[in-house]
Parts: sequence; structure tokens; C-alpha cells
Amino acid sequence: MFRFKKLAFLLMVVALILTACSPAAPAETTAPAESDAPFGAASCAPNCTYADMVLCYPQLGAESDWRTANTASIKQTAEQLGIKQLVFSDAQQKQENQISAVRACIAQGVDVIALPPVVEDGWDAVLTEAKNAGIPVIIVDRSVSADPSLYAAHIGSNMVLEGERAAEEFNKAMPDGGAVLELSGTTGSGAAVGRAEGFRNKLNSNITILDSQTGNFTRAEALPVMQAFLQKYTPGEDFQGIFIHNDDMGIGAIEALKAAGVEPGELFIVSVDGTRGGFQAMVDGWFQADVECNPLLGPQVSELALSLMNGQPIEREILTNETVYYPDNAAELLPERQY
Ligand code: GYE
Repeated sequence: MFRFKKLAFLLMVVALILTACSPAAPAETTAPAESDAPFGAASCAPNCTYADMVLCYPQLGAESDWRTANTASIKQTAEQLGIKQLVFSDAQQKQENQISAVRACIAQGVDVIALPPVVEDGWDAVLTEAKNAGIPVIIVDRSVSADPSLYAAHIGSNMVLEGERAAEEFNKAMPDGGAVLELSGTTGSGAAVGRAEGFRNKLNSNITILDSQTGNFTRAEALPVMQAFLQKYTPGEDFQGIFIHNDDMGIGAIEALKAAGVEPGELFIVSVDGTRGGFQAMVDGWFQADVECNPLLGPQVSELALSLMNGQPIEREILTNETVYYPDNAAELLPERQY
């Protein structure tokens, strides 16, 4: 009796393995539900490995330390995992360059495209082209406004939450209200749109946003924007704080503030990212809080890309867990920062 059961069990296992490995059966029976794996698996499925993977990463630019860390994470992970080929490019913050890079990857017939979109709008056409070519696209970091049916998944931060977290810091620091300036990120980018929205969602009504201008997420562009602010408004009198959408712009702004004779701590400044530069600004007394945004997405992107190649069910929205950093332990944490 026992032996019979054992034999039956073995036969069942063998049958299961055979079904799993058998060549593609008619689509009606094997195709996974639309919501599970809507984007065609690779021909090596379900046994694809990283050694089979050609992954396209049309990076949006090299505008910040966050971006540099993101690029390094993608490249290092590809090397560590033994990904067959990483097709990497840098669009220099221009959407048309990014679109061309995506098209080149479609023409090359890559397995998966992981796209960090510079802005939210204007992706419908090229995402449709990728879909028609059977190439799954993972939207990385910033979001797109395109219909979710045009891409497989999104991995990144909750930018709205980051803006809300920044607002809470001002609410705590300025219980009697006041006025703040906003130095925002690239116009139309998911990161800037989300942070601005979250900030407005949670900012107490007794705190006004005196002015908001973009510094395009770079040090170089933030500097003149801050200079112009300082020509127009008197620190301490007209405004008491600044919300800055990333650390690089914060560092540019600090230069302008220093030149204008503003002392660290005179204004309440909250930035986003949590880069080494941001930590240094906390140690130096310039930033009173730094909202974390984690760029180290290489492992998650690669893992998801492999699941897509293998036609496995995936999670369509993967959000990064993040926190807020403060000056009190910034000096202690700084040496361990990976970016
Ligand atoms: O905060 C900023 C970078 O999209 C989250 O882009 C990213 C942002 C990041 O330039 O430093």
C-alpha cells in the first residue's frame, strides 16, 4: 500500500515536470491571465536565466548624485548576476533622446526594457511599439501618465509620500505658520509632480508657498534660481523655509545662500534623496531633514525582468520603503551611506 502511494506520487511529480517543460501548448490553455503576465514571455521560458537576458536601460541622464547611484546600481547588478547584455544609454534629460534609445532597443530585439522616464507624458506611442514587438517594459523610478496596459510594471518611490513627509517637517517646525519657497525638480517629471502634490496635500494652511521655481534637479540650475529668489525675497522676513526637491539642487542653493550671507540654520530647509551630499548638508547645519529616495533599484529591476522573461506572475506596482533622515545622527550615518 505504502509503496503504491509512493509510486503514484512519483508519477504525479514526473507528470507535473513534463507539463511544465513541454513546448508551448495552444495559447488558450497556457496563456496566463491578462493581469498576471500580460507581456509575452521569452522563448527560453520558463527556464530563462540571467545568462539569457538582454536588458535595455535607457537612462534619462546624469543630472544628480541620485542618478549616478542609480546607474551604478543597474550596471553593478547586471555584472554580478551575469546578465548577458546590458544596453545602456544616457539621454541627457531629453525625452526625444530617450524615445530614440527605446526604439533602438526595440529594433535590436532586447528581452526587456527598463525605462526611467524623464517626464510623465508623451510615452504612449513608443510604449505601444514595444508592446506590439512583444517586449515588456518596466517603468523605473519616475511614473508615466500612459495607460498601465502599455507597460508591465512600475518600480520606484512614492513621490507623493515624499512630498507629504517634507510638509510634515515644516508643520512641526513652524507651528505658528510662515512662508516657504519651493525649489522644484524637472517640470513635468513624476518626481517633481508627485513631490509638489504631496507637499501641498499635507502643508498646514498657515504656511504659504511664497514662490516655486524649477532647478531641473541639478546643482548648476538651482544656483541662479536661488540667487533670483534672494533678490526678490528677504530671508527670515519674507520666508522662513525652503523645500528643495533633491539634494543636488540643495547644494546649489546653499552656495547662493552662503554668498548672500545667510548662516546655516537661519532657514528651515528640507530636501529629498538622502545622498552623501545631503547628509553633509545636515552635518553642516544647512538641511534640517532629508527625505529618503532610494536609487539602488538594480536588484529589483533585474529580478522582475527575469520573471517577465519566464512568463511568471508579477507585482505591477513595487514601491520602495523609505524614511526621513535628521541632523542628529547624520554624522554617524554618513560614512555608511552607499550613495
Ligand atoms: O530625486 C533626483 C533625480 O527621479 C527620484 O531624480 C528621481 C529624482 C531624484 O534627479 O535627484
